[in-house]
Amino acid sequence: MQIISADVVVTSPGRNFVTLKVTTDEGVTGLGDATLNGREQAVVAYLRDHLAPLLIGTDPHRVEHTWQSLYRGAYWRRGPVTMAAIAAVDMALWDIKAKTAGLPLYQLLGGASRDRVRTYGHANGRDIPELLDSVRARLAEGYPAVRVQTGVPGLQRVYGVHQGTAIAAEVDGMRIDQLARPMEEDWDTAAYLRHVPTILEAVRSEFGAELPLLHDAHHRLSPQEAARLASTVERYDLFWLEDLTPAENQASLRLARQHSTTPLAIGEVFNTVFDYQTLIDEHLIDYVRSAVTHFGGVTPLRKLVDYAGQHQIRTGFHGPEDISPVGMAAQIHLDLAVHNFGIQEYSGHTELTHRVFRHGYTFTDGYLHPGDLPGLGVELDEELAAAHPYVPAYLPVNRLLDGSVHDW
Ligand code: KDG
Ligand code: MG
Repeated sequence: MQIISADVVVTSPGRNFVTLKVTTDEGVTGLGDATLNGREQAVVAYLRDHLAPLLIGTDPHRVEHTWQSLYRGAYWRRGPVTMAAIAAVDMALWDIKAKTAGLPLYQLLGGASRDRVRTYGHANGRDIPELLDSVRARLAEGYPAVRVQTGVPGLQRVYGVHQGTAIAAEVDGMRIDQLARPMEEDWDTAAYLRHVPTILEAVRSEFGAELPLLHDAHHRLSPQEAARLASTVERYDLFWLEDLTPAENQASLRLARQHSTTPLAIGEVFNTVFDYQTLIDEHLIDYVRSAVTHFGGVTPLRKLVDYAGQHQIRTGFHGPEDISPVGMAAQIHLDLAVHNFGIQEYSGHTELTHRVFRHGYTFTDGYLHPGDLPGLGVELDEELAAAHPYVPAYLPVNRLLDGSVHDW
């Protein structure tokens, strides 16, 4: 079997998605997700101009070899653009291999380790009453665990929660990822640190002690602030506290670890195992958060999961809407197969997105299953995709009250 074409499709059925379609001389095709929110076109160019020509004429079954060739062969390793592009190739080749075998991908990854995949959903509110309504809505949808985020008193625009709407990622009637320039958000760490315990207190007293709760700090804290937050919220028994500090410096989680037993999760912006090395070797975290789409594909993510498992660290793969249904499918197969699964983030997609990417995975009573279609189990409706072309888009930037740029 040989690859005869590798085409990139960009579509925006509510938000932008980048998809690689690999076609073989035997007519078998494979899909891969290469969506990098706010930097989509950079990955398109990388795939179209640099990787697609290298794939033509190669054997799609050589998944490991192709991954190593694209990763090592470039000389310029790592980075989100490179690794999202390689991820798409890797997913597409696994898709082809599993379709050729007539098996769902999870069977090639060792088969099912569990019957279904537990998820968590997002609850957001400008204030606490809105947040409580949002938690109620997620529970009514069946989610067994909920991530809770609110606005902070005194701040106009906090990521995911804005004036004028309670819906995450919308502002002034437009999705933030469809604004042609980055939206400005504001931030005050002291106000945030004062506010978080009050949110958790309110949620616990409304919904009780048993509901698994998560919270995302979006890389905004210093090591000292991270340690303070992790210890202050310890009594609320979080499932995890996510992305406390900027991800570049792994050592900055040491202080939080020394001061708290609150479980810690990080990794959605990581792209290789090397970003995790200190965190895993020193057991500074409890969950690895990478998405198959941003970590170079199924091949390296599986290796990360095995390495993490040796330290009793579990998975909590990144699963917001900007992971396309192709990327979601790939990680649901992994979720079902790996032993040290923890939880899967799942925000779902718009109805139109589900039509552009028809998929075999299901979400029932808060649990996902990859389905038993051969391969990833996703088909791209190219005509519908073409009817919804790329929309220029940026993620927001985050400013302190004096106007200087802050992490997020
Ligand atoms: O593109 C950015 C989003 O993927 C990110 O903000 C979502 O932090 C996020 C999460 O935990 O889902
Ligand atoms: Mg996050």
